[in-house]
Amino acid sequence: MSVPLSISEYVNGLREGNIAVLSKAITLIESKNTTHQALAQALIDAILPMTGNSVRVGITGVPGVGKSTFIEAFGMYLIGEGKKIAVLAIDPSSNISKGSILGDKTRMEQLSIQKNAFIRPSASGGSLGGLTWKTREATLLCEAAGFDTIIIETVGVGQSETEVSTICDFFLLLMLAGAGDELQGIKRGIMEMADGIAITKADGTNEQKAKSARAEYANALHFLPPHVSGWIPEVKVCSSLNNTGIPEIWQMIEKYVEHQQTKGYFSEKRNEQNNLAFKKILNEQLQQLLLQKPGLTTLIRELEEAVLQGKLSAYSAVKKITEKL
Ligand SMILES: Nc1nc2c(ncn2[C@@H]2O[C@H](COP(=O)(O)OP(=O)(O)OP(=O)(O)O)[C@@H](O)[C@H]2O)c(=O)[nH]1
Ligand SMILES: [Mg+2]
Repeated sequence: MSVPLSISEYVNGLREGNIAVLSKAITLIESKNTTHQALAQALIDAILPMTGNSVRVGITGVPGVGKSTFIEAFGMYLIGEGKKIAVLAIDPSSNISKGSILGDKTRMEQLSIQKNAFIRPSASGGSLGGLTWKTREATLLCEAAGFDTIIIETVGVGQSETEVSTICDFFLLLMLAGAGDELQGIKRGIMEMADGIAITKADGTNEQKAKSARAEYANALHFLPPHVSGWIPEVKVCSSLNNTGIPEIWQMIEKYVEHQQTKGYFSEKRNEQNNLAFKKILNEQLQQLLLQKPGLTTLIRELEEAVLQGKLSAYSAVKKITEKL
């Protein structure tokens, strides 16, 4: 990356809602250079008082379900409502494919040219806290820059779709009608995490199928454990192509936010997420520190082999390691 700005240049730029500065700040937090990382953490600390004033919506669904097209339609609707939208993505495959959301920017044709919209391709992972946590910091930067609705898109691959629920307020699951859960690769766990489901492509000959699917999913949700806050996830149908059902999805999210806020769960969930981030980063850093101890990596490899060959129990092997510390 080019030479970083100073902390006050970042902070002032963000406060003014300067998009170029926001982009640079996100590049800074993604940098693997240790000097940049230190600066990035100082920046995050500095902007913390400017963050938190947004609704963070996580969106997931299998490839082809219509995430990008939905975000285009949904984003345009929200902009019409006077909102400022930031679209971020968690895409573990983007290291290989060079970021599908880059292609997405062309699919989000209208949204990407709006002055009140900011679309950012996926971060490259590997550094502190991994992809999800980089996205979490990017969310904070967008909030500091005045974006009030943050959409975090995740591809239905690996763990990204469950992890996004640890950084968003509302977790929206997009589903296709008539594809069958098996086909959609939807794990039961994801349904349990969803705060709402939207059945996409409810248009043409698909409209009736989508409506029947809504009833089925609404019914299925009744058999899942209830959310701690007492929120009951809703199922909606929409067509991003025809722009139908889109306002209803936003209304569901607003209803959710109000529900959570009156019950005190809105901030509680964010506090828990903060706590989780703290623990996750702490564990990761402790592990890194420990592995710097001379000879430890070799010892671990040897003991792992011994366990594999049945020469040592897992417990005694670990004991031999902890004795060294
Ligand atoms: N009929 C209809 N087709 C749609 C609708 N939304 C999306 N599609 C089509 O479905 C296909 C996939 O849409 P995308 O928005 O690219 O889906 P995605 O979930 O972002 O896909 P990946 O990025 O590959 O994970 C495209 O050909 C879209 O034109 C809709 O509301 N109605
Ligand atoms: Mg897409």
